Amino acid sequence: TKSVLEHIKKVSEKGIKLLAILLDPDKTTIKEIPAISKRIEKLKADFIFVGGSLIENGITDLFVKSLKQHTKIPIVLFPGDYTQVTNNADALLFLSLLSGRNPEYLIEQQIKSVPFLKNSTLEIIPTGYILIDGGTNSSVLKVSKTTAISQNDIQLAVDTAVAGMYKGKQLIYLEAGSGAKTVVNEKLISEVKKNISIPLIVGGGIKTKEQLKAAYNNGADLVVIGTAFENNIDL
Ligand code: 1GP
Repeated sequence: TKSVLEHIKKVSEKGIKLLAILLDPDKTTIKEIPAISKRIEKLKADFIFVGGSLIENGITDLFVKSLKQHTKIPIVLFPGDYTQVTNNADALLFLSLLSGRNPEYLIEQQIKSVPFLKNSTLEIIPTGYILIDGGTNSSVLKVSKTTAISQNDIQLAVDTAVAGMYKGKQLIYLEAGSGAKTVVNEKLISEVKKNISIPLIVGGGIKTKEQLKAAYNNGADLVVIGTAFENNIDL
């Protein structure tokens, strides 16, 4: 299998934009997977992200196994905690919640995941995860007990992303939170993009074609859509 990170890097260097559909095993049942896989294939999504903040232990593994039977689109884990790591996916976003100051999500969870990763064939992708205020108390804020960076604090968002890059992250993910009222603003996306030389992921609350285009035009290499897909909104 080809490397997910290499693919993102190569494609983004050419200015080609990527799409990931986010499935949360807490919100989607295994029964729905055949139909959902068809919808994702139709959209020609580049990746399926699987993860969430509140998934019961063991569910992700079954969920990914079933997805694998229905689609060849690479599956990338986007875990809310270490229990969501399963060897059946293709890659893992090894997240550090850089906008937060909770050691649990900066290093503890990462340490706890090591026994699961030792013999795994998952491609591990160091990812700087940065929460931007999306106007809702999103589950990721609640679970991580952290605060998001204000949409107006562009300098802090930029410096956080650049620090992440210097720390060796291979991707930066700007997150407004699932179901966000306010998407990450254009200026913030473009300033972050201007200051990093690694690919940029943007997600949270995107539900119109305009928002999707704005994210891409301002520098997102990969956009993640979860809620709008769940709600069958045609982008
Ligand atoms: C959440 O960025 C993703 O982690 C996607 O958010 O569910 O609002 O599309 P939505």
